[in-house]
Amino acid sequence: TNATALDGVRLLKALALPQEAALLADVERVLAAAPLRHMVTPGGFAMSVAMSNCGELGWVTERHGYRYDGWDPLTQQAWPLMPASFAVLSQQAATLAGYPDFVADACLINRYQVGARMGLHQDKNERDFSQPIVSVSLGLTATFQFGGFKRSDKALSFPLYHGDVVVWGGAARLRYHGVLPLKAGMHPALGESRINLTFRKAG
Ligand code: MD5
Ligand code: FE
Repeated sequence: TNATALDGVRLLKALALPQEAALLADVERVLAAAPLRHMVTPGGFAMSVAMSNCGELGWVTERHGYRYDGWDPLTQQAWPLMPASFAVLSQQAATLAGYPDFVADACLINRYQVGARMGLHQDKNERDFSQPIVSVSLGLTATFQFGGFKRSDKALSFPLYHGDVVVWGGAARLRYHGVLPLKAGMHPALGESRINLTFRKAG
């Protein structure tokens, strides 16, 4: 049964909506300094999701592997500072989910255009898996896939809407997960795209 499948998942519907304008303005400021780019995986494929980062550490993938790095390989500068709107929202969400001490040192910005997807994977480049991951969905609705502890385990699918915040902790922290190809649509604030902010304590 799925009785315990969602252990560790805390969905905070529409939590980001009151701060929508500040968040979107801060996304624009970060991306002006650290542009979105299609990173290449160790397998040699460019990701369909375009990415950037802010905060002390940024997640990067290149031909030789994945890592967290304080330095943006594209601009050859430190990543932009974490905007206050991001820090406040991620801490509010973590506190509501039972992690009052969570302080993100990394925010990955994922930009999905129509057709972009993220295959099933686990997030395991972080040092401390007892720290949760906080994700903020903005723009077009995504179909999120929430799987098990093996890639082949059957995944549950559910939609994530503009403004939804999810805290992934405890038993959920190391589950396989992904995002199905983004369906065409038009969002009033973000047009034909979805932005996901993923907050981590990586270092
Ligand atoms: C996204 N991003 O919607 C997602 C949000 C990524 C990524 O997966 O790695 O950039 S984070 C979803 C997440 C994180 C950690 C655990 C689980 C889901 N989970 O247990 O399902 O762009
Ligand atoms: Fe992930």
